[in-house]
Amino acid sequence: MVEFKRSVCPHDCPDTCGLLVGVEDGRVVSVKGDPDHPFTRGAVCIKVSHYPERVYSPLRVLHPLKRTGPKGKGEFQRISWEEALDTVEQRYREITSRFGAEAILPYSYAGTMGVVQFHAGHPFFHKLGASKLDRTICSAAVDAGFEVSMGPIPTTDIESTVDSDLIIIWGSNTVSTNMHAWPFFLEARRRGGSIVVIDPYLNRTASQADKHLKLRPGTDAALALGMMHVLIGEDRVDHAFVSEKTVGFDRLKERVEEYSPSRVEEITGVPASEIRQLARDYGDARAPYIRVGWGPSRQLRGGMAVRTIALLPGLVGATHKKGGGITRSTARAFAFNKEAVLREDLASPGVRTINMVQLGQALTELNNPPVKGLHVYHSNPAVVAPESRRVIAGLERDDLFTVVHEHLLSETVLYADLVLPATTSMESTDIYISYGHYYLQMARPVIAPMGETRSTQAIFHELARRFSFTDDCFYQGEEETIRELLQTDSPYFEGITFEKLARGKPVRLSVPDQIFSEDFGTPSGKVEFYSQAMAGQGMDPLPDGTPSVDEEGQGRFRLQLITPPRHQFLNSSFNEVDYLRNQAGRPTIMIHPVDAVSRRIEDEELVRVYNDRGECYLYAQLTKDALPGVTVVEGLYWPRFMPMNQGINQLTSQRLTDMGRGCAFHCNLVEIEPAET
Ligand SMILES: Nc1nc2c(c(=O)[nH]1)N[C@H]1C(S)=C(S)[C@@H](COP(=O)(O)OP(=O)(O)OC[C@H]3O[C@@H](n4cnc5c(=O)[nH]c(N)nc54)[C@H](O)[C@@H]3O)O[C@H]1N2
Ligand SMILES: Nc1nc2c(c(=O)[nH]1)N[C@H]1C(S)=C(S)[C@@H](COP(=O)(O)OP(=O)(O)OC[C@H]3O[C@@H](n4cnc5c(=O)[nH]c(N)nc54)[C@H](O)[C@@H]3O)O[C@H]1N2
Ligand SMILES: [Mo]
Repeated sequence: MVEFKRSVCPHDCPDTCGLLVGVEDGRVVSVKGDPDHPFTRGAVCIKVSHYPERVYSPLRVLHPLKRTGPKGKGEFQRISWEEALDTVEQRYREITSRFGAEAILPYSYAGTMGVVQFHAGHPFFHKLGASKLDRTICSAAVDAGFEVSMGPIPTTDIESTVDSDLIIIWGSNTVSTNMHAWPFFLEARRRGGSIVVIDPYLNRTASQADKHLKLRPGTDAALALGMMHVLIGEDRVDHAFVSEKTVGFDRLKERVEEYSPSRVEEITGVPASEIRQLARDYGDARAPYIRVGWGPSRQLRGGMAVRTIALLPGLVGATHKKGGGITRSTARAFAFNKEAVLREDLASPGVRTINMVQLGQALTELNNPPVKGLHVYHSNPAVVAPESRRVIAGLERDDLFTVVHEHLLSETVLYADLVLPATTSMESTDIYISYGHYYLQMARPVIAPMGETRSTQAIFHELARRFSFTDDCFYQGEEETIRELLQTDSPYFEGITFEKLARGKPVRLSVPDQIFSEDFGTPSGKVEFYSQAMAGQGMDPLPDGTPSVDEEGQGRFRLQLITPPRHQFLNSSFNEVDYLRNQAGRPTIMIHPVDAVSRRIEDEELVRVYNDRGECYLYAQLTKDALPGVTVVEGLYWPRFMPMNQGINQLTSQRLTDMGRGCAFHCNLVEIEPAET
């Protein structure tokens, strides 16, 4: 008989779905949405509906393995846990005595959004004295930019947007990447509102919107300044709000003079009439709302782009209107006692920090000491990190000792010296936050661990014992860690207890209905059109509309390339599910017919896409969905599923964004030619 058990989707996605997992004879047989979850309401995405195929994938790693062939080949032999952990201990001790513990680098990201497992390596690597990792690959730039304007605060509850009469989706492919927001936006539309998408291409979301502004990548700040030019010029500004809740309006007013709609049309490619119209609609709306995605921030000037977008609500008082406002992330409300898992107190003072975006550089150039030990978990850097050629060159180094803790024989595993088998969320305990809604949920295992798999926490505890670390944190289980995390005095956690969470249902944080009712989180407590903090760092204190350009390719490669997510994958995850890979189809590059003709490229033809950083092969898809000069590649296919085994991150750069030191995944110049030449 099938029994349904509550669980939570662990993947890196704003929606953090409540799940009902069908279990029969100790096996997961189905995964459905939990209808009792107030935000995700019984729906799951196409990816997670195929979860059993991930848990029981033929590529699942079930035993510790050690490498027997050359790096990259994926030839392994089964070993015992004892041997595996003894080897890790022995190699880390050797590296530490010859090069110092800083020669060891942990590399992890959000393979699981479970707060306990996500952080389970932090105390161990701090205590060991290893290099620290700056986890910037996703939201560092978007957060930094947003926070200059509004501060590090939680933002508009998507559930409240049903009362908005104008929804602007700015650089988010919501239908694919935040799908549970979409029904709320549709409800707003049913009540008379309209949906506008600002995106370089006609993605799934734009094709279902009322209006699509198709801009050149990297020009969002100019577009937002053009809107402000019209709002201020035509006096569609909420003056009471501006004087009470913002600073620097007069300076902003001067700055926006430079951004007339016709000049902004030249920069962005969006017709001046459309810019004017959107500004008027925004100024006239009863409750205008903006959903800022990550897209605008994945540019070299991405921080400034998001900072500028985040100023628009300040001009019209949108944050204080029911149904209006702006959503960046809700994560700030999950204000746990984070020190319980971060354990910065165990770190050695002055230990170096390595930016995860620059893994390629760290593995091939860094010295004093070089990276000699790499410990990868919850991430697949051979696919997801930029400038793959450099990353792979590093992973191939014979003198690098690489440990990978994984569910699957992933691309990164191919380069591992040791592979440690990992439990999935179905097999472990954790507590899950969300960055798209305000519900906290705990999950316990629904099946026993497969094979010899172990959780991240279990492995680091074993290693801590081998190194004779005695701190309590190395000896407490998941539930004790959760109890410690809950020891917070944040008002958002009022009434939230371990016992309540332990029932397994989603629990709403105690966030106010009017999320912006308190001060903004900036130094002045107001929306900062002018930022003294930016001036203090020698940066422009005002928003600046200079577009982002891939300077490494300027003048030689003429096509812009963006690399956003694909509907059927979650970053590089779900490549292993045959059904989803078939649904995703062949890896394609969208090219405007004008650009194709001049390069003698035909529809569906295999093309070589290249720049100085690397090359990859894709099938041409001729389309007018983006402007001439702009190309689009959706999705992170594992290189083994790409023609010539080269992934899309061959073409992306390790250069850091203007704020937050993030990655400019959508800021690339490339050239394309038919593959045969
Ligand atoms: N199906 C699916 N869902 C996912 C993911 C996935 O891989 N697949 N990934 C998850 C993760 S980790 C994250 S962080 C989120 C990301 O979710 P999104 O914010 O949706 O992802 P982005 O890659 O930032 O791309 C968003 C949109 O920005 C557009 N864009 C690119 N450059 C620019 C620009 O310069 N300006 C503007 N205005 N738009 C631009 C892209 O065309 C794309 O449509 O989604 C999560 N959900
Ligand atoms: N070109 C380009 N590159 C991108 C992006 C883009 O838009 N364009 N998006 C970027 C973004 S937004 C992000 S967030 C990063 C994401 O990059 P990653 O965080 O590396 O995300 P995934 O590709 O999903 O890989 C996660 C890996 O962790 C493993 N894993 C999952 N759960 C567990 C667990 O509990 N234990 C262990 N040990 N392993 C587990 C999975 O099997 C999977 O192989 O990629 C970035 N890369
Ligand atoms: Mo992300």
